[in-house]
Parts: sequence; structure tokens; C-alpha cells
Amino acid sequence: MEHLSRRRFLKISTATFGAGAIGAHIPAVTSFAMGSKPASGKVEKIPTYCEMCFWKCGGIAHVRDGKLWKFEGNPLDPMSRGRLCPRGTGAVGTHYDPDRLQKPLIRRGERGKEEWTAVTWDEAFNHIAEKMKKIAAEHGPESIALWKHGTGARFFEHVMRAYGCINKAAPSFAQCRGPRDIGNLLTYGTGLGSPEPTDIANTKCLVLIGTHLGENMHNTQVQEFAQAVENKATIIVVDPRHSVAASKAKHWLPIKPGTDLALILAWMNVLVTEGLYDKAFVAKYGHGFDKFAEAIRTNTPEWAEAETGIAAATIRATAREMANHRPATLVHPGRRTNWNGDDTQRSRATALLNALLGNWGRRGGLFLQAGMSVAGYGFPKFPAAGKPKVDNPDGRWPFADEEVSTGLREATITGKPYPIKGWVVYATNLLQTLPSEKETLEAISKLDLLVVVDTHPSEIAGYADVVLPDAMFLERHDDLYVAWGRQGWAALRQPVVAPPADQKPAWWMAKQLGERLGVGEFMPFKDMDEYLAKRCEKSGIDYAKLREEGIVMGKKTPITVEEGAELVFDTPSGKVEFWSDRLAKAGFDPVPKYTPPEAAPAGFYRLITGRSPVHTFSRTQTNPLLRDLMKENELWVNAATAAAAGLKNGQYVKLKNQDGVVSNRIRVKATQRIRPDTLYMVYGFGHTNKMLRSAYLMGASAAQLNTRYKVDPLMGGTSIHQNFVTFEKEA
Ligand SMILES: Nc1nc2c(c(=O)[nH]1)N[C@H]1C(S)=C(S)[C@@H](COP(=O)(O)OP(=O)(O)OC[C@H]3O[C@@H](n4cnc5c(=O)[nH]c(N)nc54)[C@H](O)[C@@H]3O)O[C@H]1N2
Ligand SMILES: Nc1nc2c(c(=O)[nH]1)N[C@H]1C(S)=C(S)[C@@H](COP(=O)(O)OP(=O)(O)OC[C@H]3O[C@@H](n4cnc5c(=O)[nH]c(N)nc54)[C@H](O)[C@@H]3O)O[C@H]1N2
Ligand code: SF4
Ligand SMILES: [Mo]
Repeated sequence: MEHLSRRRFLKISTATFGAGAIGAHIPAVTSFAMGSKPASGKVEKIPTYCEMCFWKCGGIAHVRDGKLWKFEGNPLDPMSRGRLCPRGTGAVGTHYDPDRLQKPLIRRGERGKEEWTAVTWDEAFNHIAEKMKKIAAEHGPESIALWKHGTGARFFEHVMRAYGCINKAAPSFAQCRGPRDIGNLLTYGTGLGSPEPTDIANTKCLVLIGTHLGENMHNTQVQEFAQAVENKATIIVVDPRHSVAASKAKHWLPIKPGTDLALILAWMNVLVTEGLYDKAFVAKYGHGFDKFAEAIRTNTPEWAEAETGIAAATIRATAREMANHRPATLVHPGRRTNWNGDDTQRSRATALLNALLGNWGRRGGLFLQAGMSVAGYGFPKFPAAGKPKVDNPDGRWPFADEEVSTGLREATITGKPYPIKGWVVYATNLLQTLPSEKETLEAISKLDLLVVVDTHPSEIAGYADVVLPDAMFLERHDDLYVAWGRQGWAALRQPVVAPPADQKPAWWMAKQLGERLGVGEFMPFKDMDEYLAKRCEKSGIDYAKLREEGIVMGKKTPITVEEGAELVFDTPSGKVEFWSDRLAKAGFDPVPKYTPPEAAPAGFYRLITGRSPVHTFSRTQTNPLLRDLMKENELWVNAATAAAAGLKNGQYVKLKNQDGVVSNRIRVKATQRIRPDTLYMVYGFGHTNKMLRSAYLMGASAAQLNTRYKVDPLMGGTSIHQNFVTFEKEA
């Protein structure tokens, strides 16, 4: 198999996306020689999977003279296909980042004042275990909750569950893909998960609603997007902003934010009234189609034009174009879908649009995911839960199938149905991640114990009682990644270098904590080699080979109708639910209905957010390699809006939101590439923890301005595009 170098990848992406798009942001760097001079020395190549984000691409680390030199794609891996995105390559910078946490810390003085005593690991664990036992004795172990994001949380969750902690939450549901997964679940009987089963490589018509591929750097999707462009697939992009993806599109629909559901309904109206939908698919697999067709009868393109600002003729033309290419037309289901508060219904509408195009289980549409089964280690049984979980009391959000983060936060604030007195936070910067910083701080004020396990002195770490410095992913073992995709596979995470200071791997911390909590028997293995070797042995996987290659593939099975797969829908009707009896019964619209978004107050603009191709959320701003590529975020302002406000391109400005919250300063990017009524910035900047020396107050924090949010009544998703801002010019 060809070893594609980083330079080649950059050449590919630059060629495909063109200058001015992502190519302009990404210099051609073949190696990041931060450890040692790449001139001589013994090079070891060790495979492991990346966790600079949650796409989990397989990579190969090059270690020269014992020092981390570079990280490249693993050609055997279906996610990376031998190429990493800039953040993956930049993982080397996280290893060497001088702003990383070095030692366990215990708070001195007031919470949030950031005065610490460096302690030994023993002292840290003894302190935590003592506090946890006290909370458990007074309130029960259920009163200690876990916040988590990412693979490293695996054994913390395990040990805490063994101790009787049942409350947990991750931002990947209510703040991210939850609405999309529930919208699809209600329609097809299955959520989509990660990675999404989108056959972008083979599509003839790709529709992106938001979903800014090329800035959203989910590696495989970006590579496949480049393939689709090369294949001359029709690209339709719906975005208030001329995104990188929009620059590749035949049709860019600069929609008024918050009105996408009107557009999707109108597209479906055209497909139905003009008889362009997949009639055979609907007849065989559709449930309640006639009632659905009746429900969207008045959602004409002319009606939608007034809502969305997209001309009726354009809506018709794009709907017809989608129909022309079906079933190889793919309306991307999106990922971060928490926009407006009706997001599950909007995602369901997207699912129904895909159903009208008949692309379920079809080449160029949504393929059927294949998995691989890998045996567990075999642990003792967890104790039975004595109380219900607190995050979704009485099923307030009837269709939530994962924990609702803001529900856990609210329970911590109210102490109902029972008090939550401890939080263990693993790899989620709650102050940047959850909307309403104020509510997060209020919840923290109720705690007797806040433990933060992080690689960096994040904002949430600044409020901790105890901070535990994690090894970064290149320095630790984690559990196997058992993945779903075109073919199932399992990938190995193994350490390639030692942590630079006194950081320790997450699994080791969990084991230490478990022993002190008296549940040591739940981690009966000496180390991760023993654990992983046993899982592999039980599954017939050659562990030695896995350590060499980093990945083992599962069996190939048919994933499309073209390959002979059969379609089965796990819904109450056993069919694709154009009309949902479940929703009707629960008092919701059985077919999605549109409500217009709130108008901006005079002089205010709607604030929307997205991703930088070279950063992940709020976690990479101090990474010396990635900071070099982008050290602060910019505020996208329409050139006319900027001129009217007397703002010049490149000047700094502060933003004030509808609740009077003022941001840190941010540089104006005056551009034609955004609607005049909308402002845009990437999320994750504007750090306020002084210990993040190189990122402190660089750019503005979108999260800080997200004081208002709407909650999706179906599943508890928190929608953050509800905030309006105005300019505060710098003195
Ligand atoms: N480089 C990089 N890549 C990442 C990540 C990262 O941190 N860095 N994070 C990953 C994760 S976890 C996720 S969830 C995804 C998120 O990435 P996506 O799922 O692509 O996120 P979206 O919010 O859909 O996309 C943001 C885009 O939506 C547009 N937009 C905003 N409001 C509206 C609207 O009302 N209507 C329409 N049609 N468009 C709108 C914005 O202008 C922007 O272009 O990215 C993933 N990829
Ligand atoms: N305003 C706004 N809010 C959003 C979004 C948005 O677009 N705008 N996007 C939402 C989405 S889609 C998502 S998925 C979430 C993401 O939410 P989070 O995953 O919480 O994102 P981060 O803010 O990067 O917080 C990650 C924290 O983990 C730490 N960390 C990184 N690697 C490691 C590690 O290996 N071990 C440990 N222990 N810690 C580590 C980082 O230093 C950082 O403090 O945010 C959501 N919130
Ligand atoms: S998409 Fe990039 S950052 Fe995410 S896992 Fe893949 S290489 Fe790493
Ligand atoms: Mo996300």
C-alpha cells in the first residue's frame, strides 16, 4: 500500500479546495521536528489511533532517539487512509506544549482563584477518595457524577459505576449530535452515531445544510468530499456563510439562520407535488405517507421564500436536481445539530427528505453500518442502582436515549430529586462547552468536590478542588476502539512516548482511585497490556500483530442494496415513519412543522458558530504548532454591515449580547461571504484561565456569549443560536 506523505495530503487538499479555502490556512509542513533534529538517529514507527478529535483516525507515530518526531496516517486504517488532518499531525505539539498541566494540584483558598499546591499522586488520590467517601456516606454514591468526553474516560466511568455512581453526562449528546440521532431514530429506527454512514465518495449530489466540511475536518468525510468534487458531483450548500464547502458548490443557498426547516419542507413539497420522489421505495417501506403529504401541502417554495430568503425558483431547481441523481443523492444528516430548539424535528425532516430520495442503504446515499464483535475483559457485576438518574426526571424529554448534560447541571443546582455533591470531570471544558456559563458556575457552587482530569489548565480546571494531569493520547494506552463503518474494525491505542512530566495515563488514575474506594477488584489487571491481550485472546485477535499494525479489520458484509443488503427498519411500524404515531402519542407534531425564529432586537445580529480547520473546540489553542497556524479567532462581518457600523477590516471589536455580557476583543473580518444580519466566529477561543499562557485572552469566546439557549422538547438538546450581539468598539 502506498505510503502517502503529509506533503502529498496537503497537496491533495490544497489542489482540491483551492487557495483561499482551507489550503490558505494550512502551510505545507511535512514534519514537525520539535523533539530532535530529523537528521540522524534510530526511528521507531508505532501505530496508535488519534484523539485530537473524536473521529479516531489511525496514525503512525515516528519516534527518533526516543523523542516524538512526527505523527502520520496509518494506510491500513479506513478513517485516515494514510492521511491525517492538520490537528492530527499537530498532535506532536500537544505532547511538547509548555502550557500543559505537569503535576496533580490541590486548591488553596477560594474556588476559581487558581491558587494551588502541587501534591504527590498519593496525596491527590487520598484526598479525592476521602471526599468521595464522605459524600457517599452522607448522600449515597449516586450524589457523585461523572462528566466525560472521549475514550480516556472509559475506566473512570467503570470504577465510579463500581462504586455506585450512576449519574454521568457527555456533551456529545445534547450539545452535539443528539437531535440528529433522535430525528433519524424516530424515522428509520436507528441513530447514525459516529462515524456517520455517509457514502460521500460515491454520491452524485451532495447537500450540506450547515455541515461545513473542509472546516469541520472530520478526516474521512473531507477526503471523500474532495473525491465527490473530483467526480463532478453536484454540491448544494445551505449556509448563511460562504463556507469552504460553499466555494465548491454549484448552488450556495445563503439562508436566513434558523429557517432551514422551511426550506427542507419546501424541498419535500416539490418532490411530492411534482411526483419526483422514489415511489417504489415509499410504497414498499413508507409508513403514513399520505398523511405526511397532506401535512406538507402548504409548504410551497413560494411560502418558504418569504421565510428563508431563498428564491422559490432556486428551491424548485435544487429539489429537481436532487431528484435527478437519486438514489445517489445524499443530504448530509449533519453532526452538531443543536441550533434552534426544534432541532430534532429539523433533523427528522432531513431524514424524511433522504427517504423521499430513497437513499437508505444505497450506493452514494447512506450505507448500512457494519460492525465487528470484540469480547469484553470479563468484570464483576456492578452493584444495582439504588436511585434513578437525575438528568431526565420523569422522562421530561421523552425521546432522550442518552444522558442530558444540562439536566445533570440543573439537578446539581436544585438538589432535586436528590443532591449532587461531587463532580468528576474528564476531558470536557464545561465552561466553554455548555451554554450559560452562569448556570455552570452556580452548579459548581453547590459542590463539595470538583475533580478535573485534564491535559491543560482549562477554564473548568480553574474551578477545581483537585486537578489531575492526564497523559495525552500519544503517551497512554486506552481501551480498544471497536468501530462501525463500511466494514467493522478494531484499533489500538498504545503509548509511543513517555509523558514529559508527572502526567499519568487515565486508566492508571482510575485504577488508583478504585483501589482507594475499595473497588479494586473491578480493575484486576496489572496494566493495559494484560487487559488488551486478554480481550484480543478471547476474540481471536493476534495482539502482537495488532501492536505492529494498529488495526484489525472485521468481516466484509453487504452494506448497500446494490451489494445485496436487505433493508430492515426497527420502528414501531417496521417501516420508515413519514408519519410518527409515537410523536403524536407523546403530544408532538407527527410530521415536522415550522415555526419562524425570533427576530433580532434592533441593532443586534444573530451569532452563529463553527469550526476552525486547525483547532479542536477549546482544547488546542496553546498547541505551539496549531497556534502558529491560527492564534486567535476572527469575527466574520458582512462588509456592508461593517461599513455601516464604522468597522474596518482587521480592527478589534468587542461584542455585547442581549443580556449585557461583553466578550473579549476579536478581530473583524469584513467580508462578502456572510449575510448582513449574521455574525460568525469559530468556537473555543477567548480563554480566561491565566495558566493557559499562550492562549489567554486570545480572541473571543462564543460560549461566553451563549447566555441564552433553547431546549429541544423531544430530547433535551440545548440550542445556542439564540444569541444576538452588537458591537462595542474598543476605546
Ligand atoms: N477542525 C475541526 N473539525 C471538527 C471539530 C473541531 O473542533 N475542529 N469538531 C467536530 C465535531 S465534535 C462536530 S460536532 C463537527 C461540527 O461541525 P458541523 O456539524 O459541520 O457543524 P454545524 O454547526 O453544522 O456547522 C457550522 C456551519 O453551519 C453554518 N450555520 C450556522 N447557522 C446555520 C443555520 O441556521 N442554517 C444553516 N444552514 N447553516 C448554519 C455556519 O456558518 C457553519 O458554516 O465538527 C467536527 N469536526
Ligand atoms: N459555543 C459553542 N459550544 C459548543 C459547541 C459550539 O460549536 N459552540 N460545540 C459543541 C460540540 S459539537 C461539542 S462535541 C462539544 C465539545 O465539548 P468538549 O469536548 O468539552 O470540548 P473542549 O472545550 O475542547 O473541552 C475539552 C477539554 O478536554 C481537555 N482534554 C483534551 N484532551 C484530553 C485528554 O486526552 N485527556 C484529558 N483528561 N483531557 C483532555 C482539554 O484540555 C479541554 O479542557 O462542545 C459543544 N459546545
Ligand atoms: S480528524 Fe484529524 S484530529 Fe480528528 S482523529 Fe482524524 S486526524 Fe485526528
Ligand atoms: Mo460535536
